[in-house]
Amino acid sequence: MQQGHVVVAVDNLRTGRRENLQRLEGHRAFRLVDLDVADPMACDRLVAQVHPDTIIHLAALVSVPESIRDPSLNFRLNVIATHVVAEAARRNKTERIVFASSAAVYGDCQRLPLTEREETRPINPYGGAKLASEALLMSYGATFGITVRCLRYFNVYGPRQDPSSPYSGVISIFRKNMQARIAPTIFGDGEQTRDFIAVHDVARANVIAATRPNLPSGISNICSGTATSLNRLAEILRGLTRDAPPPAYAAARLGDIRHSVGAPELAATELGFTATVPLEQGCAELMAPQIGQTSRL
Ligand code: UD2
Repeated sequence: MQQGHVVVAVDNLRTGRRENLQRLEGHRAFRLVDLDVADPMACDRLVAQVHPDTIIHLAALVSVPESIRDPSLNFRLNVIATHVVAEAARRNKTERIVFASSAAVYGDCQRLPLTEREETRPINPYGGAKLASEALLMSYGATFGITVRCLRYFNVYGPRQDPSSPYSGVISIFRKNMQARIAPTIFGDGEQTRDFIAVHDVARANVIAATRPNLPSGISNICSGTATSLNRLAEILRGLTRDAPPPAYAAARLGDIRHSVGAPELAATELGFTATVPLEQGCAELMAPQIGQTSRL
C-alpha cells in the first residue's frame, strides 16, 4: 500500500483475527473480505470482481500436528484451496501468484544448509500438501503463462503470533511463559536448531516476490541462514525478561527435526531478498510489552 497498491485481504478468520488488521480499517487502499478461499464459486467471483495483478496465497492450515490429526482437513485447506486459487487466477488472467510454502517440504534432510535444489521428502501431511501445491502451481505457471513464485518459509515469528496452542511457534510460547514468569519447556536437550525469521522480513519477501518486474517463476527459501539452538533461544529471551525462570526440559517431541537451516543465497540473487532482522532484535521487540503489539521493526 505504501507503494501505491490496493490490497484486498481474504480470510475466513478460522485462525486469523480481525483485530490484527484494525489499524488498516478505513484505509482507502485496503479491504478485508471474509471468505473461504477453498470455496470455488466464492473465490472465483471475488477474483473476477477485483481482477488483481497478483495473488499472494497465504491461506492454509499451518500446524503439522493438526495435519497429522486430520489429514483430510489438511488436504482441503492446503491442496484443494491452492487448486481453487490457481483456477480463479487462470480464469481471470491473474499475472502472478506468490505462494506461502514451507521448509517442511524438505523433511528431515541431513545435508545443511538446505538449498532449493535439495531433494524434497516431506515427513508429514502438511509438508506433503505444501509440496503438492508447489507442483500444481508451477504446472499452472508453465501451462497458462502465470508467473509463480513459491516461498519456502522457515521458522517464522512475530508480534501477533498466537501462543494459545501447544503447537504454536516456539517463540510465541516461550514469550508467553517468560512474561508470566513460568519456566518454558524445552523438548529434548535443547541442542536442536532452527532458522528463525521475523515476520517483518517475510512480509518484505512477499512484497518483493509480488512486485519485482520480470521475475521468472521459481522457488525461494525465505530464511535467515542462521541456525539457533533452542537453548540459545531460551537464553536470549531470558536475558530480555526480568526474573524469568530457567527453562525446564522434557522428552523430545516425536518426529521432531533435529536441525534445520536454509541457504539464503538464491533468494538474494533472484529476489534481491536478504533477512535483516537479527533474532536478538526481533526478540527484543517481542518482549517489550506495549511495543510488541503495534510496532514495526
Ligand atoms: C516449523 C513450523 C511448521 C513447519 C516446520 C518445517 C511452526 C509453529 N511450525 O515446525 O509449520 O513449517 O517448521 O520444518 O512454525 N519446542 C520446545 N518447546 C515448546 C515448543 C517447541 O522445545 O514449547 C521445540 C520443538 O520441539 C522444536 C522447536 O522448538 O524442536 C521448534 O518447534 P516449532 O513447533 O516452533 O516449529 P517446528 O520447527 O517444529
